[in-house]
This record gives sequence, C-alpha cells and structure tokens, in this order.
Amino acid sequence: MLDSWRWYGDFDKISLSDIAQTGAQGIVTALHEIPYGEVWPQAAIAKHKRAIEDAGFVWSVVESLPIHERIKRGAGDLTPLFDNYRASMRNLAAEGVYTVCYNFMPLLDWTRTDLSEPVAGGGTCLRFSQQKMAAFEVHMLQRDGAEADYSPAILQQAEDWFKQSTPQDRDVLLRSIMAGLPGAFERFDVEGLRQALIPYHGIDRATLRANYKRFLEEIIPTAEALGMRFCVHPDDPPRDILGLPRIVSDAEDIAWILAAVDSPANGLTFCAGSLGANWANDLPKMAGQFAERIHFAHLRNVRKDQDGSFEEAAHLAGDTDMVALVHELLQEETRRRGAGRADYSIPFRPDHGHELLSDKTAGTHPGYPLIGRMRGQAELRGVIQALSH
Ligand code: CS2
Ligand code: MN
Repeated sequence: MLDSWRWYGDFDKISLSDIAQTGAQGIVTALHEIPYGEVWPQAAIAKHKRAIEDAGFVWSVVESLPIHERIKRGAGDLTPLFDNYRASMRNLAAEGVYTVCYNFMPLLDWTRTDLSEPVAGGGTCLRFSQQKMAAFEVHMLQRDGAEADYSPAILQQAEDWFKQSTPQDRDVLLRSIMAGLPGAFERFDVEGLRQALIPYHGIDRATLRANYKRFLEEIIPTAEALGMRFCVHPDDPPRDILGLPRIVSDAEDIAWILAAVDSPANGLTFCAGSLGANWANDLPKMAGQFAERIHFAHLRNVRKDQDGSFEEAAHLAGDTDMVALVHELLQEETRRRGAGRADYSIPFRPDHGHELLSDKTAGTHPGYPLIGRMRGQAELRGVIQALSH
C-alpha cells in the first residue's frame, strides 16, 4: 500500500520536511487556494508537484478536485463548470497526476459537533453528538422540520443542552460544525447557513442522484481517455443532515454510483471512518465487494453509540476490524499484481488522528494533527507489514 499523508500546502503548519519524518512516501494534496469551479492552471499544478518531489515524495492523490455547488444542485448553465473541471483534469494528467478524490456532499464536508472531546489516557478526538446536532438544528438554526429527524429522547436532551448553554457554548458548537472545510473555504454563520440551505429546498435524494449521474457522465469519459481514476469520498456522517440528502453512505449507494457509469475510472475512496459511522455498514465486507474500484483508502476508526452519536477512536481501536479491512485491501493488491498492473499499490492515509502531546498547542487543522496522525499511521503500517509478511 502506498503510505501517504495529507498536506494542505501553504495552509499547513506541518511542512513537507516534517512529513518526511513520519515515514510517508506519498503526498495527498490539492490546490486549496483556487476557488471551487475555477480551472487549476497547469503551471500551478507543476509548481506544487515540484515542491512535493523536491522533498522526496510522490503526489499520490489529489484530494479534492471540488465540485461546485451548482453542479450538485443542477442549477443554471453547467457547461462552463464542466468545461473548467475537464480543463483541470487535463492539466493534472499532463503533469502525471492521475488519481482524484472528490465528494458529492451538499454544502458541507465532514461534520462534527465537538473538536476536542477528551479521550482516555489524555488527548482529544473529534465527536459527533446527536444531541448537540439536534440542539443546533432545532434551537439555533431553527430549521423547519428538523424535529422530525430526531427521536423524542434526543429532542429532550437537545432542549436541555440548549437551555443551559452559554452564548460561548453555542458559538463553539457553530464553529465546530463549520470546521470540516480546511483551507481557503467558505464558513457560515447561522444566518449564512440558513441562506445557503434555501437553494437546496426541493432537492431530494432522486434529484441529487440525477445530478450526480450527470456529473459522472460528463467527467468519467474524459477521465478514461486521460487514464485517470476518480474516487468518490463517502458522506461523513453517512446519513442526511440539515435536511440535505446524502447519497454516498452505504453499500447500496456505492453500488448505484459504480453502476451509474460502469468504468474503472469511476471508483471509490474507501473512507473507513466515514462509512464506519453507519451501523449498517460491514466494512471488511464492503471492501471485498467493491475491491476492484477502490483507488484510495482512508483508514481510521470510530466508536458508535446506539443513539447515532459517534467519536473517532484510535486507529486500531473502535468498531471497525481494521486488520480484517487491511487484509481485504492487500488481497486486492495481490489480484492487481497478478493481473500485471504496475500501479497495484493502493494509496492510503491515516485520515484524522487524535490530538496528542504537543498537538494541543500546534494550531493544526481539526483532525489533522502531527503526532496523533503519526501514531495512527505507525499502527497501520505495523498491520500492513505483519499481514504482508
Ligand atoms: C476528509 C474529507 O477530513 C476528512 O474527513 O476525508 O474532508 C475529504 O477530504 C473530502 O470529503 C474529499 O472530498
Ligand atoms: Mn475520509
């Protein structure tokens, strides 16, 4: 497996020379400074790539080449947006960067309610609390119909939380929910989020799927021609939130996507952390089922509560059998090697990590601390070595 590490470029407090000390070989990165919908110029791609290679790495995966919200909503004349997207693809391929991760989550990327939840032994993790999400939606955002998405018990706890919360607690909650978009991205306040949700009114699961299929039909033939591999990142959490439909959450969704445009270029980022937050998902089984189309893996673990809350566990702890999952991925690599593929190695990265030790004061992006991820990566590396021995 190609041992990789996410780097946010100029927005990252962790430098490429720091990353070299983690033992990673591949860099997962994007041109984070370019607004969604605009073309990534070949010169800028080349410069980023040179920095990565000069530091001794390969640019293993683009994460992400983001999809403009208008494509997700199917709003207006999309031709220029698809043209720009394809232009970025051609520029990436021209620089020899072929694997591209993206997601199709409406409006928000990963969503948590707590960025510093204490874990046993010290350090902190990211957590999604169903109670706090309900408090946010029902009492702060006051979204029409939000109550229908929660059980009476959760609604009661949400009301209790809201009543005893201080303005500062509410502000921290808002900022936590908005934290999933690192780099030069948009963040909303409560009113801004209310406004941003309006254009999504009336967009249900079937509409979002139709818009996604159109995206795949526009993009995948070009990816095939360029020899690129696209891999969708699952929804996090893997269910509807804020009344927005989510369509990349379980095995049925993924089977639909892979069949919508049936091509090796239309693949999956197997994010164990995202998929693992859904009780219905059996991760080793899904990895086996979709093995051929897995072009990238995010390996991390979660521990779930019965009520829908979950938190990020250490990489080998939590509810997912990481060893069984890695075993599936290694078997797929063996199949690829047997088929004579030179690019049999599946890039993986530790995804999120706990904040440990000096991470506390380092000011890195939520979920992306140095020590915590390095611990996770080292544990994963041990599993991979042992299973490959
Ligand atoms: C990442 C996502 O931090 C994370 O959970 O896995 O932000 C991921 O980069 C995007 O969803 C991919 O488009
Ligand atoms: Mn992920």
